[in-house]
Amino acid sequence: TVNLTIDGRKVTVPANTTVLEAAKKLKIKIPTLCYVKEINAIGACRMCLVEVKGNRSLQASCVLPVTEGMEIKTNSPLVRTTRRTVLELILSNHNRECTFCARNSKCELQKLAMELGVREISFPGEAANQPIDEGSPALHRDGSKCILCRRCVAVCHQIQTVGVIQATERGFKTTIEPAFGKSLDEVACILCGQCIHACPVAALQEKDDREKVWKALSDPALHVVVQTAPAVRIALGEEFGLEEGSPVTGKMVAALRLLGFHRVFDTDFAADLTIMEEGHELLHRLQKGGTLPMITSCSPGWVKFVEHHYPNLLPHLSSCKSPQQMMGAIVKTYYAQQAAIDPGKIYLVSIMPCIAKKYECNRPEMNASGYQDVDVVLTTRELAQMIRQAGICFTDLPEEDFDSPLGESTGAGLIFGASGGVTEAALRTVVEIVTGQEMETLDYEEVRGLEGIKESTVTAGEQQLQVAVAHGTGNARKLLDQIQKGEKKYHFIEVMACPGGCIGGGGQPIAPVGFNEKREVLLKRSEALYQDDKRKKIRKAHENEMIQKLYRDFLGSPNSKKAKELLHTQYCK
Ligand code: HC0
Ligand code: SF4
Repeated sequence: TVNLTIDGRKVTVPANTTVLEAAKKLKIKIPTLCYVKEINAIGACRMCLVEVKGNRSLQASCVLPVTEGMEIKTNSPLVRTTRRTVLELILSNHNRECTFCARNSKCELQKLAMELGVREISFPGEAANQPIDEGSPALHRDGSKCILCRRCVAVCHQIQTVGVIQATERGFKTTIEPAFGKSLDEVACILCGQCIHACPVAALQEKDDREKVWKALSDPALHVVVQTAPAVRIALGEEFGLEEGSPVTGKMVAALRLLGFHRVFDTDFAADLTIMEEGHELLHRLQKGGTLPMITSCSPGWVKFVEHHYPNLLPHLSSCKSPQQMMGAIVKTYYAQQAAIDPGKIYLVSIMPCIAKKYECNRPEMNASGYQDVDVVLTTRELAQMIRQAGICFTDLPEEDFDSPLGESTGAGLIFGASGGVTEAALRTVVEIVTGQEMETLDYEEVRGLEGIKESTVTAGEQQLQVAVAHGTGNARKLLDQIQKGEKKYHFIEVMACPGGCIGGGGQPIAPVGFNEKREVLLKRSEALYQDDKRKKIRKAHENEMIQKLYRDFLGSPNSKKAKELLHTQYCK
């Protein structure tokens, strides 16, 4: 260990700790912008400068290792003026349209300017006139707001191992963008949106689709239906000041009714349906010698990752569409029939924690109903914005229930929102089908939690099922490489493109505690899902009575001809 003094207080920390981390231990907050623990300690932004006794120049504390007897000042007059000058320089080059910026009040730069008491900017700055990239189907990239912190680059390269954005040029000309000045839709971006969470400002955002939905809601000719993904209900409250992991399902439904949606359906229902289809697909592959391992395909960023980076593994993907798309196909066929509504007049909106879903609903194969199955996707953040815009006092709302029949769901569908949830939900059904017996426990703890790759062996009758779960495409890449080298054998693999699964999706609320504490937020959100699952009366997809009725009245059996037409697809290069 190493002993040092920070602002006159003694602290002992392990060797190799940085001064920044040592200060944190004393609850001394040193401001940072570019710093991301473990993946982006580069000392680039100079916000974290501190004075070191015996050293003439100030040092960046995020890259400064502690040494024995070191004496640090984090709040001297020199540190204060220098930091403020650094911040003013960054601000002078930033497009400061705070009043109409998507990150207004959720911006780390704005917050720092407030905390450091900046009242004027003494530098003219190089005009920030970098272009806006609107080519991507789901991302909006505004170079005029970029502060060159490179956090997005670190996440895209190191966490997701996609690596499509980087610093180009040098000095004043530096920009963060795809190679050769290309647009994001011309490179292999998988639209996970993790760069949005990494961005301290609004240089990266989702495509704003709110106007399309307002327009549909005020069109008297349309029957406007909405579905909400599992992970939205445990995160939406954060946008209204509630603690992370506060479930707000009932209030969310009430808010959607107030916004004017005619029917509020639950993607959890479609997740139960996915389990029926995917579970039977797995059993079929096991019995008939189909391609194994079977890999989940419900995360569109993940599907795009496989299409770009592992096209030879495409036959491993389940042919099931994602729950969002299954819901689309069912709403515009079965529900339209039941409610005697012309499917051409149904407008289906999805509320998703995901930005890749904006792209998924526009894929050409997603029109099994004869119409575009899902018309538009809003993120959790966009929904919150619409609720604020409508003047709805969210936290005061009563709790309301989803509409029938596509609002009935089980705990199985619900836990899809957390990494490991699809696997757990599938096992609850598959093991029962194979053994014909009720299971002792429904909780598969081994596939829960934030470990990058989780593995388990599950006994299903005669069969030992090897399952694996990965979240974040960097972890998935490790798993795929092991499989390709023949080092690992599995029957079933779940992958979600985003770290944590959908609870950490690119469209979720920006964590107010900052990007470095995101892990804590993810844990609270997943805990909320599992608690809700425990409270559910029915926790297995095949026991959902409305799913049973859907098969009786409309689809026949799982993987029937009709089910295949509506609910399955093929992914290709
Ligand atoms: Fe997910 Fe889904 S679990 S991908 O994260 O499978 O987005 O929440 O809606 O479709 O259900 C997202 C979340 C979904 C889908 C479901 C799956
Ligand atoms: Fe990289 Fe994902 Fe951002 Fe695309 S959306 S640039 S893949 S982090």
